[in-house]
Amino acid sequence: DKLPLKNGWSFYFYKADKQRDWKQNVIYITSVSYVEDFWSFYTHTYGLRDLSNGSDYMIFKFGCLPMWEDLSSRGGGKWAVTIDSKKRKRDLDGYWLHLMLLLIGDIFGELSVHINGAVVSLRVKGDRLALWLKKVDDENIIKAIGMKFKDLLGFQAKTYFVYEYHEPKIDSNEIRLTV
Ligand code: M7G
Repeated sequence: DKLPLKNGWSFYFYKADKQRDWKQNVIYITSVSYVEDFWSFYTHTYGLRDLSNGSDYMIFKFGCLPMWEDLSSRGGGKWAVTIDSKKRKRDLDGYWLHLMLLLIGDIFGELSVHINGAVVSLRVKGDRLALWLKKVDDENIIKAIGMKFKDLLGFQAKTYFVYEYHEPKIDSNEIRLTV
């Protein structure tokens, strides 16, 4: 018998191609509902060091598409940390695998209901890991998720994690949160 995951997860790749719309460049790869299926998928993917700048990998819960426009992300936002692209070769694959395991292993516990997925972005200006949240009204919950994200991945306290709403809040100066 295979080991079922608490949630099913889908994987996408974003291929940087300026000739096409952003949405057309989001390519669905596969979905997994069991631990074993995650690993057989993972062993067949290219490492981040082999991808070109501008690409993203995305992991999202069943029922959530990896885009702001999806209902699941309306009013939501993302916690993001920028990682010097010099570290891409040595560290980024490890961070990304760790983050995927936190999600499929349901390590965020009761906070995981607020989480839609995660994205790793390869950029010349600095690679980025981002954790996407649903609309959450309580900023304490948003911060608790940000702190847990930072701690579980083993980042130092001084590392700057920033939360950005997908659509900036109207009538509020507090568009960004940090932990
Ligand atoms: P990014 O990839 O989030 O950040 O967004 P980057 O500046 O580090 O590359 C880059 C651009 O991609 C945005 O300005 C949008 O034009 C487009 N884009 C990104 N996302 C996540 C979305 C999305 O969810 N929906 C749509 N329509 N466009 C997006």
